[in-house]
Amino acid sequence: MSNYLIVGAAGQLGIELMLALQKKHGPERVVLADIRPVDHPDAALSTFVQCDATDKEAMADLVNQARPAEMYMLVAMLSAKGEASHLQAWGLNMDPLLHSLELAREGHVTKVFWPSSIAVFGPDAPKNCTPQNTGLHPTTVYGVSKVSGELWCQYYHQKFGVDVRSLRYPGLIGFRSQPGGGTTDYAVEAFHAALEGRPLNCYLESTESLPMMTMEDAVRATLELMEADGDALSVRTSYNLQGCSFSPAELVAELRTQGVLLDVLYAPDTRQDIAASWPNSLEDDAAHADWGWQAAHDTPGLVRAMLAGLSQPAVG
Ligand code: AKB
Repeated sequence: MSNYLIVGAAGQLGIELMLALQKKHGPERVVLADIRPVDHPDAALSTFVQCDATDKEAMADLVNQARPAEMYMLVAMLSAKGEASHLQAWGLNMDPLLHSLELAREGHVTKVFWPSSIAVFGPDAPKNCTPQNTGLHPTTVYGVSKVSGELWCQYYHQKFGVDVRSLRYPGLIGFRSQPGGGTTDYAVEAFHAALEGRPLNCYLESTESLPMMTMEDAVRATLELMEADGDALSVRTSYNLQGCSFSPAELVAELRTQGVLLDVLYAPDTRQDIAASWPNSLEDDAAHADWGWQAAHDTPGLVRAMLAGLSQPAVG
């Protein structure tokens, strides 16, 4: 059991974690699994297993084959898409997690990572510097599944000693692939629109501020949490994580400061209601205290990193 298994490897975060784990441990120790192929040339350096993570038998076979020390269970349907098919979202967001926790309980995996989200919070949570511990009353099925998943993680840890670790990711901003089905996706699309010289159709109000983070910071946070001494971890639901926060109007202004013009056509839809129910920023003191978390990118840094990433050749 010395491999690193990424389930949901074809997604936005999966590809980034693949590159980071390949670099750190060698591609031969990374196993990729997804229902669809991983669209990146470096995926060919690691073993790929096609797997439906909602199928318990398929997951057991996968773990038998991959022999993972660490499993990154990333399969999810994000907030906006989840509202269009709530029961499917519930199944996809819960079943693979429960299969992973059971496999870890049975001793087939040493450590599990599972992503939670700012979507665990609802309209009654404090908007600014939202604390680690506050009421969790989300209004989306995605948020409901993340709150439930966090509690399952804590339950398996407390009751069975399963070493499962989790982060409440903000909107993740990366240049290697497009997100899909999220409420924060507009921010990635804004960079593509700006560099292609077309207007952005924005479904949020211009002033709707949300927590965001570069992929680089998110991947580093994930690896730092997974390497941290387990005894130092006081949070076994999921850690708050703050990178930076901006609204569409603030993103446009920062792009302009860095010499890139973007026109925006605002037409708020139901995703605005989701965004309005989420925090503007998070207090992440527990992550600082327990495993030394420190974000590297503020909003200007995020914009610089995205513009630099998107001006590179398509693959890398
Ligand atoms: C979404 O917008 O649904 C995700 C998230 C914040 O978890 N990016």
